[in-house]
Parts: sequence; structure tokens; C-alpha cells
Amino acid sequence: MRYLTAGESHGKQLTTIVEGVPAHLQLTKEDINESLIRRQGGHGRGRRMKIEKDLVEITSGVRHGYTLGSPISLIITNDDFKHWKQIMDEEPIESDEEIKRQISKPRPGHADLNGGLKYDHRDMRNVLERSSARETAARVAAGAVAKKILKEIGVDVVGYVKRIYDVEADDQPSMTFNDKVEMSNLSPVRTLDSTKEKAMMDAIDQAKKDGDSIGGVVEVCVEGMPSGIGSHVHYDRKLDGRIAGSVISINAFKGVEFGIGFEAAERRGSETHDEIYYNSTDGYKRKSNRLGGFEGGMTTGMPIIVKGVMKPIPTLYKPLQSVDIETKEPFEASIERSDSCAVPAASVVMEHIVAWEVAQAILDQFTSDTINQLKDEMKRYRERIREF
Ligand code: EPS
Repeated sequence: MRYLTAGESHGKQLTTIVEGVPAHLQLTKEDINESLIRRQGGHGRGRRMKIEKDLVEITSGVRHGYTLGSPISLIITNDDFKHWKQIMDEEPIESDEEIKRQISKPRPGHADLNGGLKYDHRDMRNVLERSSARETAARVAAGAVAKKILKEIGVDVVGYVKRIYDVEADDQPSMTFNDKVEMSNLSPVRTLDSTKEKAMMDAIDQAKKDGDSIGGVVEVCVEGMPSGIGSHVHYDRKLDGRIAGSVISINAFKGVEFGIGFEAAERRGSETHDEIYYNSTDGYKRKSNRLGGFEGGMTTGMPIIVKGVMKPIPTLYKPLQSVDIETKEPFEASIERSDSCAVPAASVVMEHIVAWEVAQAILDQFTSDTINQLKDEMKRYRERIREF
């Protein structure tokens, strides 16, 4: 299974093509819209999210509510395009002079300058339109398809906020998976720790008042995975490696860790690894999950627990120093409309990105021309490893 996305932030539409989805999977646009709507919310979002109503149109690969096994194309229209038609239209124009809202002032922290240098775009709008986190809507659409596949084989994925700026949510070890889904959906900052919600919102409001932005940490939990998904035999088949690469590819993400992660550096081996037990009902089990569900690039059968850190969004009302590429003179960075904190939305994005990698690894491992084939194979595999 693979996917491609296309689309500029203020262009006509975002397009996702997903290829390799098993046939006969029940899939409707409501399945995808639910994810898209979740991504749009969260305290700290800017005005753009009031303009957009992200709803998907399925234009291929699905007939009468079921996948055909052919490529699925998903379209999300940018409602803001009507305000940008002149600026973003694909038709040729007489002279470059006519191009409005050209950008010659690169914003620190964005792709503007590096992309401008690489692709020789002196109007750096040609870079920022694609580097914008708007693209994550298209990735969430792909992830929503992955989540549907996973649901059929008893694997569930949820993302939530662990930290915003200096406010850390406590772990909720007794919370069930469904509670996590419900709590994160009810919380304006998508956290499971309701006692920290107000402090998180206050931190966002304060940053906004100061013309600044803040980041945070999001966590994704995957339940229902059998052991042995991924592989130890080659670097690019290690599932934790694939997830890590994919998480870092989310706009503004700077770090990733599984389980205790960086804390492992401060612990002894005896306090780090997860001891192995066996009983005939469950098969092999661990009493702890310090390694976040991975050993040797493969799942251990414990929940996958992965965190990602998002830097503060670099579009600031509080100016940072930069250089105009036309005059080569210093200036204080231009003001663009922005979110002051998109960490709650990023938890939804990361949930879908992790779901994609997990589903892809499963489809790599088992025959999956049809969803029933995949279900049968997974059932047999779960039985085999229980008796191993
Ligand atoms: C973004 C800037 C803002 C965000 C946008 C990402 O958009 P605009 O420049 O139109 O105000 O709202 O995020 C989205 C559009 C989205 O769908 O998440 C940026 O510069 O990355």
C-alpha cells in the first residue's frame, strides 16, 4: 500500500491517491470526514480553520460503499481558493510583475529560504504553498483509510496531547482505549488529563497575546497488534524506524521516542527491558512496556506507545530577524496569518500517520488482495504465535 498527496495550501484542492487497499473493505466518505473534522479543531487554531470545512470527495476506487482494489482518489476542496484565485491560478500570465503577494522575505523556521535556493524560486510563495501544514489534511485522509483496514483486524489507534509548552499531562494508566478516544475528543486541547486542560489553554492564550507561538508533545497508542509485525532482517523493514521517519516528516516535528525513549540513557538494562511470560490463553506477554511495543524493529504484542515533539509554529506576529533576498537587507520577518498552537491538531495528524505505517507493514506481511483474505491470515497468524 502506498499513497501520494498533491495540492498547494491556497490552491484549488488537496488530492490523495491511495493504492494497494484490499478489495471489499467497507469505506464511505463519512469514515474519512470524521478524521478530517477532528484535525481541524483544537484551541489555538487561527482564522483559516473558520474558512475551511474539510470534507472529502471520493472520486475513484470505491463503488456502492466498498473498495474495488483499484487506486482510491480523495479530494478535499480548499474553500479559501476563491480568495486566492488570481494569485494561485494555473493559467499563464503576461508578466511576472502581475503576480500578487510575492514573497521575498524568508521566514525563519519555515522552508521558504531553503526551498527558494534549491528550486530557484525567487517568489518564495512557490515554496511555502506546498510546505504549509495544510498538506496534513491530505495525509490524514490516507490515514483514515488505513484506520478502517486496521479496525477490521482488531487494531485501534488513538492520538492525544501529552504536553503543551510547560504544561505536562499526567499518564492515565487505568484509562481504557475507548475512554482515551472519548476524552481526547471532548477536550479542547485533546488531552486525557482534564486537570491540566485549563493551564494548557491559558498557555496558548498567553502566547497568542504576546504575538508568539508554542509547541508540545503528542502521543499515539496502538492497541491490538500481534507480536512480530515489521522485521529485524533489514533496516528499511524495521517498523519502529518507519514510524520514526514518518513522524519526523510531519510539519514542525523535531523528535520522536518509543516508550521510555530518551530516559533509557539514565537507566540500567535491568530497569529498561520488558521481561517475558507465557500463559496458554494469551501466549507470550510482558508485564511492563518500557520499550513502547518494539524490540528488533518488530512489535512485541504490547501497545505501541510513540511520542512526537512539535516545535512552536514559526509564523510569529513577534518578528524574528531575516534578510530580504531582493535587497539583501535585514528586516524583521513579515506577518502571515497563522495558528498560535497546532499541537491538538498535530495529535490527530500523528495518529493517522502512525496508523498508515502500521497498516502498511501488515499489508506487506500478509496476503491482502481482499479484506477477508487479510482477516483470515491475521487470525491464523495470531493462533500460530499463541501456540509457538
Ligand atoms: C499554515 C498557516 C495557516 C494554517 C495552515 C498552516 O494557514 P493560512 O496561511 O492559510 O492562514 O492555518 O494550516 C492549515 C491550513 C491546515 O489545514 O492545517 C502554515 O504556514 O503552515
